[in-house]
This record gives sequence, C-alpha cells and structure tokens, in this order.
Amino acid sequence: MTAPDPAHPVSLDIAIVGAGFAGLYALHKLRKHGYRVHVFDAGDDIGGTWYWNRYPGARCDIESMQYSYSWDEQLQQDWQWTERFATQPEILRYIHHVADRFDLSRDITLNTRITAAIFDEAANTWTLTTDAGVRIVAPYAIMATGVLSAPLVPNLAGLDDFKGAIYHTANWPKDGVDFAGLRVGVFGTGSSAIQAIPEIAKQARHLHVFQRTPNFSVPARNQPLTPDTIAQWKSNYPELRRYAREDTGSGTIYDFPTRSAKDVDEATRNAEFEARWAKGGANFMHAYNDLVIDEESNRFAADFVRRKIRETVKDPALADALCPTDYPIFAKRICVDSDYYDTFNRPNVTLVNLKKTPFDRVTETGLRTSASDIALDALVLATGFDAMTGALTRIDIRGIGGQSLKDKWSEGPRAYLGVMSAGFPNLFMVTGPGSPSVLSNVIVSIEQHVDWITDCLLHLRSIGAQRIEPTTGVENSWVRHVNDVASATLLPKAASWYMGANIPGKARVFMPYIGLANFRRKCNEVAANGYEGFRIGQSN
Ligand code: NA7
Repeated sequence: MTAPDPAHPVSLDIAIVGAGFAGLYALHKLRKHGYRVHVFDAGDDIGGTWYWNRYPGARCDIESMQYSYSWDEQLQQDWQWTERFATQPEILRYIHHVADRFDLSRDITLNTRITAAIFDEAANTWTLTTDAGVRIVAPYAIMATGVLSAPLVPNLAGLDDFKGAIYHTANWPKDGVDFAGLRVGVFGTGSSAIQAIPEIAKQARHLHVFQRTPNFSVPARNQPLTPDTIAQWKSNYPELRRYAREDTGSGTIYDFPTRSAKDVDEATRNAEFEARWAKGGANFMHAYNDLVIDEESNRFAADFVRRKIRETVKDPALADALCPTDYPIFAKRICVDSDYYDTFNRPNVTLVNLKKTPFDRVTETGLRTSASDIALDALVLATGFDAMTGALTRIDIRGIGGQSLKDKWSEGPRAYLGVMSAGFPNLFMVTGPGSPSVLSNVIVSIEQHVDWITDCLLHLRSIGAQRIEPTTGVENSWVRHVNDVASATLLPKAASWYMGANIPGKARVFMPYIGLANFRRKCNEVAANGYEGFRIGQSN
C-alpha cells in the first residue's frame, strides 16, 4: 500500500492489527479468499513478539519442530530448524522466510500503531485510526495483537532519576547491547530474566539480580537437532500435527503420563523425574497426570526441583533464596533455562532478595534497597507484560453505544471463545482471553482461531450478512466455564499473570482456557450449529 493520506480513509474488507504469527497467517488465509486485507504493525519489522523480545538468550520454550506453522506441507518440509529450542533470531528468520515465500509484505504497513478502533453502528464498519492520524474503514477488524505484547514497566520510585541505560527485555535495542565491563542490574526473575541472566552474566563486570518472587525452572538441554530427529518429524508431519491439534491439551506433543504420582513409590517417582530432568524441557511437567490438579502430587515435583536447586547452587543460603515455596509448581508458567541456577555460582553474580531487603528506590547511580545502595551502570527490566488484555485495552476500542472495551473489561475480560466480545460486533480477536492461548503451543491456537474466523467470515459472506456478535448470555456462561475449569486445577493458586495478578489494580480473573482439544471441539460445534450463540444480522 502506498503511503496513506490522512485526508482520505483507507477502505478495506478486513483490517488486521499485528504482523506476528497470527496476523501473518490471517493475511495469507483471508487474501486467498479474495478479501481486501491489510495488516498494520507498530514495529519497523514483522514478527510481533519475536521481533520485540530480542534480549540475549531469548529462545522459544517449545521445541522448534513443533513451534512453526502447519498449514503448508511444503513449507514445513523445506524449512530447516537447527536447534531443539529455536533462538529468537532463528524464529525471526523463519517468519521472514514465510513472508517472502507467500508474498505477504505487499499487504503490510509497518511503523504504524493503531491507537483507536470505533464501530459505526449504522454502517456496520470499524474505523481504525493510526498514530499518524490515518483512518482505515473496514466492515471487519481482526486484532492479532498478541498475548504477551504489552510490556509492563513497573512504577518504580526514582526510575527517571537513573543516569545509566535502562532496557526492557520486551523492547530490546536492535543492535544489541554490550555489557562488557559494566555493573548491570536485572530486575525481575520471570522467564525472560531466567533466559537473559546467564548470558548477561558472561559479559557484565558484575550482575545484580533483583528477585521479588523466585520461579521454578527446568533445564532446556538445548542441542543441535540431529538429521534423524528432523527426518522423524518430517516423515510424519501431517499426522503429528493432527495429533497435537486434536488430541492434546496444549497443542504440544510430550511424553504423556498415564498415572498419578501417588500411584508409584518414591524411588519410581524420583527416577521418572530424574529421567525427565535429564531429557530437558517442559516435558518435566507431564511426568504424572495429576501434577497440576493434586496438591500432594504437585509437591513431589516441587520438592524434586527444589532439591535440584540446592544441589546446583553451592551457597546453601543462596539456594534457599532461589527456591520458590509459596505457590504450586506449574501454577505459573514453568521456565525452561540454560544454566540459570548455576549462574549464581559465578563470583560476578549477586542475588538481591527483595523479600528480605525490599526495594526502596532507583537512584541516579543505581538501586537502593532497605539494606544498601547498589551501584549500577545499566538496568534491565525483565518485568513482563500486561498479559492477555494489555495489547487490546491500550487501544481505544469502542463498540455499540460508544462503550469502551477497557471499561467493559475493568472487572476482568469478557469474551466468547476468546474470539469476540459482546457489544463489539465484527471485531475478532486471535487467541483472546477465554481461549487456550498462553496455555498452549500458541501457533496451534493461532491457526485454530484464524481458521475459525475465516470460516465464519465465509459463512457471513455466503448468507449476505453484515454483522455478527456473541450474545451476553453465552459470553457470561463461557467466562464462568473458563473459571470453573481453572478452579479444578492448582493454577489459580499462584499470583500469576494468568490471573492478572502482576498488574497492580488489574482484576483477578483466570484468563486462559485450559484444554486445547476440548476448546477446538466446542468451537467446531458452535460453527456447525450455524454459529450458535452469535447474533448474525443484515444490519443493526
Ligand atoms: P513475568 O513472568 O511476568 O516476570 C516478571 C518478573 O518481574 C517477575 O519476577 C516479577 O516479580 C518481576 N516484577 C514485576 N514487577 C515488579 C515490581 N514492581 N517489583 C519487583 N519485581 C517485579 O514476565 P517474563 O517476561 O519473564 O515472562 C512472561 C512470559 O513471556 C513467559 O512466561 C514466557 O511465556 C514468555 P513477581 O513474580 O511479580 O514478584
């Protein structure tokens, strides 16, 4: 598209916000059906989450042979992953390969943030506004805005006073950062920090890690992919993809368990944990089938990991500080690391336990806790995201009667199947709240949502309808169901970003749906029953 003129709105059939895995697939799929589709993205490159999260050590924690598109057999045969867990640069190269191969870039406008989306009830159209004041008018909008894409910069006293450089893991400088000779602070110990800390520690003169809550992490045991492993996947890709999509709870194939951790004796249990620990990756959490539902079984796994931390970290007091104790393992997303705990044995790494010596303020020269002033040249915020809702609520989205989505969601997000919210007709979300999203291999979830949205749009076109939205009734029952399913597990027992608990003031509601295969069946059923639960109309 040539440079849009603010004086004239751009007219489309479907406007897509976000050029990550979701937006790119939606563009490819919908364009094939003859729609005039265009993607807008704030970044100066495509890739979404995988574009922004360029911090050292950034890597996917789902195996590369599974973390890729499944919708083109030749693509999955041709592309060569090199490592068991792909690095961020390799994933970005893959995304570029896909964009080139399917000629996507001609329908993408970069450096363009969508700031508002307003529904016109008479015309049944959405008007999107860009940060340059350009308006885009389309009957349908698809928010492919990601679930971990609105970085959280905490309101830390004194942050503006700091004279050194400040980085956020989710907005890392494109040319990288050289920490050689510097005193660096990493604030936060979530998954991003756990990946970045071992890499930064290798460069920095000294690294201080500021930890409020320790996390459970399992070793990745990353390694180059062997030709045999690649061949095994590629010789059977369609069936393996089908299995992941239709028969697993998360869209990822693991060595699935058949029994409870309580059905075996301690020696058997520890041997199983040990074998999975040696193999590496999130496979560990599938050792037994009740680890996320039964407190006693969960404790067996947590105790095993705590024992491993104590075996790895030489200073017992330090090991103790790194051991999570106040929430069940797996209730926060399990971290997958390369040498995280061992990094604390390095003489140039210090853990600052903010539970014992609370954060006071950032100063001009570093960070002050209740116990000391710590001099820093650079500060890395690994403080996470306004997950699942932030990317949507940061846009001024207004539906029927001018209602804002942010207001509607102030007590927690309300959406049906994570794909639409009542009162916001013709506005689709990909992997929105109430869908498996972060509790799944997100590419599998993205493909499912985009396929469903495409079928829905084709249906509307075939019957000449111009408007669709879920009823409040089905939406309310779905939100209740999402929370009922979660309540049968241990997941709500942690103050996690699944619950909105990492954002001060955010409503505590469990947001993702647990159970990808069930979710898929439900979505298919709704479609087969003529989009049951949705109001479809010619006009308002
Ligand atoms: P996370 O998992 O949300 O981690 C953020 C970290 O930052 C976590 O340790 C937080 O401690 C810490 N944090 C955030 N705000 C503060 C304040 N105000 N004070 C002290 N510490 C703070 O984000 P990630 O980017 O690591 O990972 C998110 C997902 O992205 C991950 O699961 C992967 O799927 C990819 P807290 O736990 O709140 O005490």
